[in-house]
This record gives sequence, C-alpha cells and structure tokens, in this order.
Amino acid sequence: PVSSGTLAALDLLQVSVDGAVAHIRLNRPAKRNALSDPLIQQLHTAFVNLPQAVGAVVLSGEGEHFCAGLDLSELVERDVIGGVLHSRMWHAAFDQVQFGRVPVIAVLHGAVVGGGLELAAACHVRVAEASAYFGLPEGQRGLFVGGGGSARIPRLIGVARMSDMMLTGRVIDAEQGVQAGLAQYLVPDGEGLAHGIALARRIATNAPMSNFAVMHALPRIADQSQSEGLFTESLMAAVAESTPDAQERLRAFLDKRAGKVLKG
Ligand code: 1HE
Repeated sequence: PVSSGTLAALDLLQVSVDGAVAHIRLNRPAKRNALSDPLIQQLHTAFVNLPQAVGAVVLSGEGEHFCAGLDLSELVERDVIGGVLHSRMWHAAFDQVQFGRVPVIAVLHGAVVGGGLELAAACHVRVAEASAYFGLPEGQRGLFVGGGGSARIPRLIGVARMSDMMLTGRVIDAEQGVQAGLAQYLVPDGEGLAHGIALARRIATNAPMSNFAVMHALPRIADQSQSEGLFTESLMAAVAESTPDAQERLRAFLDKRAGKVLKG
C-alpha cells in the first residue's frame, strides 16, 4: 500500500503500487462500494495522481461486490442543475480512467450494476469472475444512466442489448457478459485479481506510445468515418513507429533478441 502523499489520503479507496502496476480498490464494502460524490472525487484524484513509474492499473472492489452503482441515498434532494453537474462530475472522473495516461484493467465480481457498470465500461480490459453479474437498474429506479454509460456501453454491446437491459431490468451473468462483450476474460471466483495483475504486468511492458495509441486513437478512429479513420491511423502509426522505443524493439526482433508471437 502507498504510505504517504495524495494517494494514501484517499479513505474510500485502497491504493497500492507494486513496480509498474497500481492496484486501486473501491473500499466502501459496507455500502457495496456505492459511488458517493466523495468516492467519485477520490477516483478522479487517484487517476490524475498516478506515480510516473506506473504503467497499468488494476481496478477492483473490496467485499462481496465490485460496485452497486450510484449512491442512491444522495439523490433524494438534488435539483435539475444539480443533477446535470453531478453527471458531469462523473464524466470528468471516468474520462480520467478511459483517457488517462495508462491502461486500466477492471476485475469484476458480484454486482456490477448501474454506475458500477458505467465505471467498468470506462476501463480498457475487463476480467469477470464467475460470480460477476451485470445490470442496469436505472429504469427500475426512475433514472437514466449519467456516468457515461449511454456513450460507452453501446460501444461494447450495441444499443439493442443495452436497451433490453435498461427496459426489462434483465441481469446478465458472467458467462453471458463475456459473450456479449461486457468482459473479455472469464475466470473462477477468487482468481480475478491475479489474472488482472498478470495482464497489467504484461501491458506495462508495452511501449508507452503503443498503449497511448490504443487508449486514445483506437476509440476515436472507431467514431470517425473510414476515410478520416484511415488518415488518423496513418498519423498515429508513423508517430508510434518512429519512437526510439519502437526502433529498439524492431532491432531486437531482427537480432533474435525478442520473443516470437506464439499461441498458448
Ligand atoms: C446502497 C446501494 C446504493 C447498496 N446506494 N446504498 N444501484 C442499484 O439500484 C443497486 C442497489 N443495490 C442492490 O441492489 C444491492 O444492494 C446489491 C445487489 C448491490 C447488494 O446486495 P446485498 O444483499 O449484498 O447488500 P444490501 O443488504 O442490499 O446492501 C448493504 C448496504 O449497502 C445497505 O445499507 P445498510 O445501511 O442498510 O447496511 C444498502 O442500503 C447499501 N447499498 N447499494 C446506496 N446503490 C450516474 S447515474 C448511475 C445510476 C445508477 O447507478 S442506478 C443503480 C443504483
């Protein structure tokens, strides 16, 4: 665990750094890691203050569930402008997750619902333990998504699947979630963290420019027309391949000092 500084002061998160991997854990288990305003602000703070040595982050939840979504106890007194600003605060925080400096791997177990699924959708890779389940109970609660879910979740699973989840309250289990594209890895209960950390270690060995391109260029290219996307791709490719890092990695392969691409 980090012992001093900005990250150590965050009481609703547990942050530890081991070499190139930071582990950020939602730490409000008594409330099922419900996302209160202070927790959203602490997530924002944590992601903008990652130590320079960190090359990837693992995000998980303490207790029985990843995250129960919006803290419903805070909603009762909010007026319209308060609601807009609240949603924009979530957007600012989750933007730091998706468009920050390093890739984020979410490790999911138990409830991944409402705003919890919105948070997971802002991450770059999702690992689901068998216990994980996904739901969007906003319809049931008289709400709409406000944490970026309407922009991010259809990009993972399509508008039809998200509409079904919101309209019918359908809950999707871990296996169905992986099939639908909500998560990329399905692992037995208790193995998610080790799996997520192993992925993060591997991701952190990539060239920083390649990781940056995947995080920042890929989703934007997907939003562009084919013609604009191909042009952006060429620019990004030229930037990446002309870094000293890329040059050295290419030389290493040609000198037979680098690993081959092997299956398994
Ligand atoms: C909460 C919250 C919460 C639990 N806000 N306090 N999200 C939801 O609609 C999900 C609501 N929560 C649940 O359905 C269940 O709590 C769970 C399935 C997640 C977990 O069940 P369980 O049996 O393990 O826990 P519990 O007994 O229901 O809850 C334990 C405590 O956490 C209890 O408080 P206590 O003081 O009585 O001990 C719960 O009230 C509290 N708790 N979830 C506040 N969400 C930007 S827009 C996003 C919109 C949304 O996210 S809508 C979806 C909201």
